[in-house]
Amino acid sequence: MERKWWETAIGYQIYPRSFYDSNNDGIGDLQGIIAKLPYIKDLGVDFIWINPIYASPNVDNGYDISDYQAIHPDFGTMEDFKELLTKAHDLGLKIVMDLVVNHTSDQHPWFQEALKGKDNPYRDYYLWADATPDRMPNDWQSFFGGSTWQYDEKSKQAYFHIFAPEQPDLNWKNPKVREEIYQMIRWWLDLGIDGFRLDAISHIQKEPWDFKITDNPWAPFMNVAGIDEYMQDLKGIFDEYPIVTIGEASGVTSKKAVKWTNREGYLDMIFELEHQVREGQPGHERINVLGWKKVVSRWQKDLNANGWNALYVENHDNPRINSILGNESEQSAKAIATAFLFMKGTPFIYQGQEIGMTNFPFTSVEQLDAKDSYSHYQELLKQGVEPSEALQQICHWTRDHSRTPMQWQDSDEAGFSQAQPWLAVNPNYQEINVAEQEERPDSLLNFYKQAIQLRKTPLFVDGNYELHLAGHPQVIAYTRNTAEQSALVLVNLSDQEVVVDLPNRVVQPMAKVMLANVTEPKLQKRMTLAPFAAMIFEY
Ligand code: TEU
Ligand code: CA
Repeated sequence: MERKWWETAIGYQIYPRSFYDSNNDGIGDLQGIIAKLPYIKDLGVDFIWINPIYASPNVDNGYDISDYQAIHPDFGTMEDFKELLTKAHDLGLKIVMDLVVNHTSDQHPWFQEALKGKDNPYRDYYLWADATPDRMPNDWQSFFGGSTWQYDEKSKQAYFHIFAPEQPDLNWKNPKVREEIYQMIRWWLDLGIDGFRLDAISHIQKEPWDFKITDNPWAPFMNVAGIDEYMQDLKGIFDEYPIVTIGEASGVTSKKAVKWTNREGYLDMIFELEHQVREGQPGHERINVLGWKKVVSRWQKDLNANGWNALYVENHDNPRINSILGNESEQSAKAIATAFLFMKGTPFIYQGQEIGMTNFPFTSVEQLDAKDSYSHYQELLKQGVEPSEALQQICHWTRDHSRTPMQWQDSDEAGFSQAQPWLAVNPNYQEINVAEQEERPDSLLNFYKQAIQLRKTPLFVDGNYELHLAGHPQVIAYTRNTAEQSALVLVNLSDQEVVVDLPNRVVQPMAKVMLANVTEPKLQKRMTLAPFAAMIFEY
């Protein structure tokens, strides 16, 4: 079967506010990305996914869009964007944009019109129902805390939002809304971008307002029946362009993902959100290795023949993986890289992951920016949780850990900007930064570069995935197999030495080391794995 370009590609996610600030106003920007294109190219990745850069009041850092066809002045201009696109393409790098069409900003002209009253032609662009100040149409809860409804005194109705109140959900049942969105999508694709990451796309269809929630509070807007019609429309447009589409599609199970991502599927791949299997007390949770292994292996299996996986361990919505799965050492970051990068699918690396950036030591709620963290903090206080405990709980898992500025150098503000950045730089920038790791042959950055090259070989693109030692709570072991070649990926994801007995069929005496973070490992039946040891054998 002919390979699509994105099946052999590796993505790099840029959170533009925090990547590189070219004009020293404390905010990363498009010229900053342009300046760093050689760095991205040198890393060896093939495409860049950029978080939203559209006009936005920034209640949710760009995920609240007030004009889909304008660049936020913080990031630059449309000319800057076109320059980025051209310069990236010149280097052989593709550009994927974020597409946020579940909701707009409340400052979007459509919503401003809708607010004018029930007769306004834009009223039905959003979802409204009769309400009183103390009686909402139903008791559904939003992802960011509190009711999904916001009361409008003027019309004695409430509008629906699954994220912040400033992010009203669009009414996809309205054909005019769909037409506007489809036109906007074509406009971007005609500009020459290489694809979309579709934000919160599994939420665009909602259950009837009298739907009763039983166990899952998000059930009324997670992959609800009827969504297929809209996805089919979107697919029709996407199919006209040689692009990649990646859906953020929580609630689409690994079984259902086959239909979403096979060759006839709506999208090329989806980000699953199930693998964040956490353990421990609130405020101290970590990733549970066994749980993570089970989820990702199930996705590998269910999409093996039909469908395609998007592989990731970090993004802008989660803490740094080396803090919640590793022990913040380079060794553990190399182990995590080895564990996830060689599975079947298209891997994504989040900015800073390649140098092992860690969580930020937050000590007060004022240091946080993320909207959801703040509202969850208020909610915990309301429930009677002590302020210090509430702080610990939200700081532990806040999305802001991954949003601190990229650490380029050991100079002030980590070389991100000469001004005070919009979010504080992690105080460990003098130890963890790009410049230092570029110079040092055994650095994590150089390990990533080596791993990325290896990842592009046919074995890791095409090979079947098979999990071994399935029940082991600390070690992940899997093989990738084609008719010609096999590789065993073996990683200790704990800070303890572990001894494992491998199944006989993977113990090949002629095996060669392809990649390792320990010196000269040898493949044998009984393996003693040092803390966070990682190795790949080929045979
Ligand atoms: O996140 C959305 C998101 O995580 C939910 O859709 C998810 O399905 C839910 O939490 C279930 O666990 C995206 C962006 O990544 C995020 O940064 C935005 O804040 C959000 O959408 C709103 O646009
Ligand atoms: Ca700037």
